[in-house]
Amino acid sequence: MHQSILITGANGQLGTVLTESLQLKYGVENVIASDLREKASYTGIFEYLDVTDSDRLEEVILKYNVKEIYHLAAILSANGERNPLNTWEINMRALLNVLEASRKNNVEKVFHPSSIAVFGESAPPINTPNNSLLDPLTSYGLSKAAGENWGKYYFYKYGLDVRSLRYPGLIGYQSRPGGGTTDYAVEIYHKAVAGESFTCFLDRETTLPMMYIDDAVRATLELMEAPRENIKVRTSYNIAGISFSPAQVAASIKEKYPDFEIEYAPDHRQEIADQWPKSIQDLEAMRDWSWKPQFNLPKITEVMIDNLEREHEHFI
Ligand code: NAD
Ligand code: AKB
Repeated sequence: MHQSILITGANGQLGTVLTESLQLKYGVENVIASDLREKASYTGIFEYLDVTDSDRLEEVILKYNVKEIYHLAAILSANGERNPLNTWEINMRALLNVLEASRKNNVEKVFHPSSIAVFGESAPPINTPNNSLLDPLTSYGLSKAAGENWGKYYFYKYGLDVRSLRYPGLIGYQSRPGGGTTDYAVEIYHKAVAGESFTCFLDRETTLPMMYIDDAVRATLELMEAPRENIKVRTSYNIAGISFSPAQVAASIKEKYPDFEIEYAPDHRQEIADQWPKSIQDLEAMRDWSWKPQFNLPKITEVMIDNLEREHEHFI
């Protein structure tokens, strides 16, 4: 029988880009995008699916004979702090539903992202190692840290091939971010291209790990293609791209738009950013499946501005 790949949370910042990459790689007819929001820009098969509804999840898995799941649906860090218990409830319920439905219905492989948000004050903030102690202080970070261990549990207890990456803040022109602490690094480019100034919700020197979204998608596909025996980390792999502060990204934008102006008005998200690493060490990902990022800050700025300018011209 025909086999499929299911993506949950496919209409978010990452999902819209990952869905198209999976369609390109495996064929549009083999990829089932799902979300509880309306269908995004991609074409192909779409199912309305709230992943906290386990019956509906199983219905979709059986309908399409799903053998691989990319479980992206989640509430992110900044939005998550508005209602911490609800964030925990949704993120954990959704993940446990995916793991349990996969086990029961012979799904072979599950990908679920973790985040740099799993780290807290005990982790070394520079070049944070993969096996650092996880003591996050956001509900989002707590749900990701617990989720990593649940993934490992399903691998060792049931043999379900669960794989995970700790993404840094993702930057892309293709989609807008959905309520995280790193969102400023996308919004700043939109403002610059629109000829507007930008008020940053993080302070000028707040350095965070970041990654261009194409690198993140490639990492995901490479991790999922790696032979099962190569995957030695069954919690989640650190992956590093670049690290920069708002002042550095603004300086990079000013090379193209000398009149671009930024001001700083740190809000509640500053406290979250201050708990996270400034840079990430990713030796295990390099060792196990040859991870290597391709985009540095000048390259990201060039791609972001070129593509957003094209979109901007199209709309005016
Ligand atoms: P996003 O907020 O842009 O998208 C999440 C999507 O999930 C949304 O379309 C939303 O409608 C959907 N969703 C929420 N609850 C749902 C539910 N109960 N059932 C079905 N769909 C639901 O997030 P994103 O940036 O695309 O992130 C995708 C994944 O990657 C998340 O797990 C996130 O934690 C992880 N991640 C993202 C980043 C980043 O910088 N974007 C960094 C680290 C980790
Ligand atoms: C967020 O800021 O919440 C996300 C993340 C790094 O997990 N972008």
